[in-house]
Amino acid sequence: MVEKKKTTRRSKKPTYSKEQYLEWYTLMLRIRKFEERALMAYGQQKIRGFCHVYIGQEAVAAGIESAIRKEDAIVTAYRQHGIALGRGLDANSCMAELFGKETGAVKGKGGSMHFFSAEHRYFGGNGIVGAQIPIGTGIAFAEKYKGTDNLCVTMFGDGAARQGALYESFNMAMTWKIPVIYVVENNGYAMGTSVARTSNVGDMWKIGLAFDMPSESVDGMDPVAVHEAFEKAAKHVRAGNGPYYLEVKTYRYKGHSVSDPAKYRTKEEVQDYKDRDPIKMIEALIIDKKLATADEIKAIKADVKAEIDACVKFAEASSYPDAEELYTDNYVQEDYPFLT
Ligand SMILES: Cc1ncc(C[n+]2csc(CCOP(=O)(O)OP(=O)(O)O)c2C)c(N)n1
Ligand SMILES: [Mg+2]
Repeated sequence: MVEKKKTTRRSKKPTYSKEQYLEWYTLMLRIRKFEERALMAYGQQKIRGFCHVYIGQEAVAAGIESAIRKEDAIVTAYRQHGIALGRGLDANSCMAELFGKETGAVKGKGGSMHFFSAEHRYFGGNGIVGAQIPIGTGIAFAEKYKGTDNLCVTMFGDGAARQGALYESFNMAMTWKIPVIYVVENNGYAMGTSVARTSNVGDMWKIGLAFDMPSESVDGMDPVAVHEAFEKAAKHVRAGNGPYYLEVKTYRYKGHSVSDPAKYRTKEEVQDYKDRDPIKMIEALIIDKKLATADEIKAIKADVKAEIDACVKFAEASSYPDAEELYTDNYVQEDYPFLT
């Protein structure tokens, strides 16, 4: 079924409001600046352990958030700071979590890979490659079971897409018509391994076809294209038709993690993507279509800078958790809110 979309979706002419373009622009800028400051703090040894940044992939988070509802759930992998910011977790709690402080999103006990906020319907952050695919399927199943029309956006990387758990999840989700949007963020690499080296089939959207799952490819460097694809997918899923699968073609400008010099790709390849940078593209569109003045853009940049400066100060000023905290929150408490 649905072999129709063979080419990558691209956005059409600007048909959205000024507010919508500014919302995409601001969120992408907040993510970019947050990540740049996280890298700087890592270099200063204020952040320890693993740290995978989302620089280059911001359009994915922005396009998804504008297309779904706050009541919908999202679960993703460890490259997740940007997704959490998009969900509405505040920059203070995210930066403090990176610093391992008690004011962090999960009290400094999760770190870079494990933000979580049930209140924001954000179910993490998962360090086990592909483990969130069945988790997201289960979250979506719970929504169907409870009779809501909420869905779960279940995100994973191109490397994770090769895990067996994906195939079991896709099969179950199609069989039971579970309200889930599966998203492979195809950024070309799983650590240093290119997509071409992990399968005979490079078009990752085609994985869904084996399950008769509606499947498409979308330009992940364009928040408008991502938004449109997710709006369509959400409509399909909310109507009770079961899952939808989107391959979002994106790129990470930095290495896999802070310790990866990314020597497995050429400078030209990275530059090709930077030339299509989603933040620059939307900024140019906003100016070109006279949706905002250069001064308004300047003010947004200043606000974002102030927010990110403040979150670093907040994280630095916060305390580390008490040692007793090692023994709390390991298991869910019966009276834990937001779970019913
Ligand atoms: C089950 C499991 N196997 C291996 C790893 C080591 N590992 C961490 S990230 C990664 C690559 C995953 O790449 P991808 O899914 O494309 O996500 P990206 O980093 O590109 O966002 C691997 C193999 C792991 N964390 N978990
Ligand atoms: Mg990848």
